[in-house]
Amino acid sequence: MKLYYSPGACSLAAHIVAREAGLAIDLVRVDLASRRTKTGEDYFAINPRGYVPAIVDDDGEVHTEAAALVQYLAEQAPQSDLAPPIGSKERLRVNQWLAFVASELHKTFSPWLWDAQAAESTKQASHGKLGLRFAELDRHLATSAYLTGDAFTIADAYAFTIVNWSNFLKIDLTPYPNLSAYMARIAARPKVHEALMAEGLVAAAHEETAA
Ligand SMILES: N[C@@H](CCC(=O)N[C@@H](CS)C(=O)NCC(=O)O)C(=O)O
Repeated sequence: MKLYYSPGACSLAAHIVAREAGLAIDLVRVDLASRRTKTGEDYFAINPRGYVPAIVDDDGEVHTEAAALVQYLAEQAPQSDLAPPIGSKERLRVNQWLAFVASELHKTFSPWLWDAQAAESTKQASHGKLGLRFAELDRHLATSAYLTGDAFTIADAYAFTIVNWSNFLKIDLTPYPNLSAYMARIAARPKVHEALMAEGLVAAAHEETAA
């Protein structure tokens, strides 16, 4: 299975889930500026929308949409408990958070982070709305280690990936101590750390110590 990704983009959610699930994936880096893969393939020929993530299964079928891909990956390894059983109330809660991350966080960040032409007023509107959503998450995480309780799920992989964009845009998370602690808790997970290292977002442990 191939996962088309760009470092730190929303594809990181699928990458994290694949590692947490212990799935073998081939990472294929996409340059979003040129829409070419590292080996020079035209990425529009793989995903006509030009977006990462995309997964190309061993049968050649292409699959897209981060919220769907994390579910698919978790379901390849049900023993990993990254997603509760389909049809359960627990799964409904995970799906609610996936939808929240997709529509309230991911697509609120998008014009600010990915659209070089976005007007200042658009960026400010994004910033304001994200502040409200971060405050809501902060209240929720006061009593819960992860979004749906004590266990890390695919919703956390997606939320972590998107809230992590705050670093790229220099959004200060210190007003949200529970959200900050949640981000640190997830970053410290060995498989998450591996994914961050593989995408060049953090240095290897010995380099971090030396820095
Ligand atoms: N609806 C898609 C959106 C994916 C998306 O926004 N991908 C971004 C990276 S996080 C992208 O490829 N942006 C390039 C662009 O906007 O042209 C999904 O949820 O997977």
